Amino acid sequence: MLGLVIAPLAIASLFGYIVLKTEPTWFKNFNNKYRIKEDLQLVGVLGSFFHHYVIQSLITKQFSLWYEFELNATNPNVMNTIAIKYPKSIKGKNFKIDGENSFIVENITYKDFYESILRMSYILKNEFGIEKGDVVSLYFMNKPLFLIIWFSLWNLGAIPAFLNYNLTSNPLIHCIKVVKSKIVLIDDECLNNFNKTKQQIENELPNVLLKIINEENMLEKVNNKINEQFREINSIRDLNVKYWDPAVLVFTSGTTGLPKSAVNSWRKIYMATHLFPKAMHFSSISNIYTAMPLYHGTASILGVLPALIVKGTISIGHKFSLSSYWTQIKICKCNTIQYVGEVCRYLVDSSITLNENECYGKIQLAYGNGLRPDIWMKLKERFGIKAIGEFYSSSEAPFATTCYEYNGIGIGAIRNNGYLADKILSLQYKLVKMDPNDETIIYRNPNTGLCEVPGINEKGEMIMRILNPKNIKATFPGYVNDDIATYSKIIRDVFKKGDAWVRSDDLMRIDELGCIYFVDRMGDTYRWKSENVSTTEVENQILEFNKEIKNCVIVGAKVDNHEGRAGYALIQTQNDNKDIENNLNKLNEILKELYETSIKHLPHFARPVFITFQNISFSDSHKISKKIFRDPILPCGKNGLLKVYYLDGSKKTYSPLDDNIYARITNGDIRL
Ligand SMILES: *[C@@H]1O[C@H](CO)[C@@H](O)[C@H](O)[C@H]1NC(C)=O
Ligand SMILES: *[C@@H]1O[C@H](CO)[C@@H](O)[C@H](O)[C@H]1NC(C)=O
Ligand SMILES: *[C@@H]1O[C@H](CO)[C@@H](O)[C@H](O)[C@H]1NC(C)=O
Ligand SMILES: *[C@@H]1O[C@H](CO)[C@@H](O)[C@H](O)[C@H]1NC(C)=O
Ligand SMILES: *[C@@H]1O[C@H](CO)[C@@H](O)[C@H](O)[C@H]1NC(C)=O
Ligand SMILES: CC(=O)N[C@H]1CO[C@H](CO)[C@@H](O)[C@@H]1O
Repeated sequence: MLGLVIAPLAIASLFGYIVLKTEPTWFKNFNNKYRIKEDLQLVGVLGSFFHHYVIQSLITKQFSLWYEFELNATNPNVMNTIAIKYPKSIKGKNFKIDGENSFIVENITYKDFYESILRMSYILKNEFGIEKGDVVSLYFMNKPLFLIIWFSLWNLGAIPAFLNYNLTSNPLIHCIKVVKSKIVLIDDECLNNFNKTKQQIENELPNVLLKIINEENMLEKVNNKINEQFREINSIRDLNVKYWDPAVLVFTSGTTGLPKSAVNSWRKIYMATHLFPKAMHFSSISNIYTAMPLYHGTASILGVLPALIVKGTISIGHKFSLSSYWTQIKICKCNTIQYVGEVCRYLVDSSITLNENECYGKIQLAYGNGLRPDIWMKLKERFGIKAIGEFYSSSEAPFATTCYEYNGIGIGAIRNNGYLADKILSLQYKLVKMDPNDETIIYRNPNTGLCEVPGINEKGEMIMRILNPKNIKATFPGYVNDDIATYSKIIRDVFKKGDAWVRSDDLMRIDELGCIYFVDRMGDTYRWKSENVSTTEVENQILEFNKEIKNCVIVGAKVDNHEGRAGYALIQTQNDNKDIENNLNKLNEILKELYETSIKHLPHFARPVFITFQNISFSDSHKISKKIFRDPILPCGKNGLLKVYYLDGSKKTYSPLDDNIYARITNGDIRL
């Protein structure tokens, strides 16, 4: 019976694929007339796109996810299901002493969630003056109120922008400014951080409204059934909305300078809530635990939204805690967990924690981004996890790749689709060969001027096709108010004249089975503690606050047993390091100063962990050529004689690094 359905579909897909690949003349003519090719490419695989492209795009013009959410939340079969669970620490109790009794689980049904949203909407509209089209920034920790406000903004047709609550000073101001935020809603639990920059915001952005929100007071209002509700009129919400318009703005630390705001268009949200849950086998019994910060797309767009759209449950950890991780999962009865690679390593490396054994075998799926091959099976085996769902996506990429591994095929991969899906999906993304002399540059064949596909298991950059090169923003909305950054990610004339692709800055390899593996991040950013670190940004801060320093280059250093790369600073003083060579006092003074800068002016993940002194040479174009500094060798360079210093929290300075200390760092004795 199933075969009767699948066989014609498969033949149709194959036929479609051949037509698209060979482009016979009749098809070209047809396509020139109707320009349906970009959509057709997807229809073969993605039947559900019919709804999106035809019904939504042409008939209802309702791109907002609000409608689907509302339909489910008000459906009698769904509304009494738990939408959100929140393990909350009870004031005055201590996890070390009280264990799971230090938490209370808040359960919020779809109905209650929906009604709270309507009451929140009333407040946002009438007290805060928020209207359709306004950009509203949230400076919030993980809690249900975050979601209530987010969906209220969607109800009003406003655009939420999620700020990293650990940002302060210039980067924070930049974020608020670049998205043209009208108002910033601040969780009063984040005031510690926010207060540091409040004055500066008021001076530099006098028109931005700052509203501090006390969770308890606000929840009392929005949960109180006697308070007024507000639902925006559909025609106002939908006014002028296109499917490539932003649904949510999240920030990513790009390759140069300050954070960039990536547009998550309604189209991308659609993919995240319709394609992604299928690839990850979510269903209405899924109860997903995430302790990733909600201001990242991973937790919000690939955690909260898919869970709610499949009518499952999202369980939100306030923030990641290794000791209470399994306890929170147990008391929320979760069957799915969301990770980033670093978290998996903490979990696998840790000694046994409370309730770990109680959770053994209960997790059907762990999914996320950045799980390394060396701990993939360890994670599954230690916690009895049935399947791993690894995905690859970037905040700004047009879509994601997925690898659902339950039977050993695709361990360590970011994609392991079957042959047919593979052929169709690979129209969307490809690897390109890199210049053998500089792996940040894409190789072009000198004869044809075109790029090439790398060989099996050869490194190449992942690039993603822009379906319609004439309307780049339809597939790749890029960054908010930053066309230079947006278009600098595009390359043209790649495999044939006139095509256009988006660069990912990530190096991958593809094996003989067609599985794709992540190899490394390229160029001027590296990842550390799940965050992108922009080397330029760190360099700028160091140079700004240390007048004795002439030049500084930051690179990422691989540290054994750690995910990502640790910041490694090469420093050149005003008189070319001569002053510190024979003067210990001077050296200590400079190290101390650098330490202060790191702590005061850089977020924890961006602090250089290692420092060495080096004369920095410039290339012909007066740019520092970073290439020669990449991949520094720890602890003491190639010859083992280099003097290297490490960020020493206990002494509050950078202290000399030696083999012994390095060994303690790699075995986890000293936490970086
Ligand atoms: C939430 O639901 C769980 C059962 O899933 C229950 O143990 C817990 O007591 C509930 N929390 C509250 C506050 O009612
Ligand atoms: C980030 O901000 C939160 C809330 O203020 C605070 O609890 C946390 O310690 C901060 N994290 C870092 C790494 O600074
Ligand atoms: C932040 O500043 C406000 C006044 O501007 C003050 O009431 C509050 O206590 C401060 N909070 C923290 C955590 O520093
Ligand atoms: C890191 O950079 C990638 C690629 O630019 C981006 O997709 C991702 O969202 C960034 N992550 C964070 C935490 O900003
Ligand atoms: C840097 O160059 C100066 C001479 O210009 C030299 O005296 C010094 O030893 C060099 N320092 C290092 C760390 O290479
Ligand atoms: C009962 C109900 O309203 N279900 C809808 C919930 O959302 C899904 C996914 O968008 C729809 O397909 C259902 O019709």
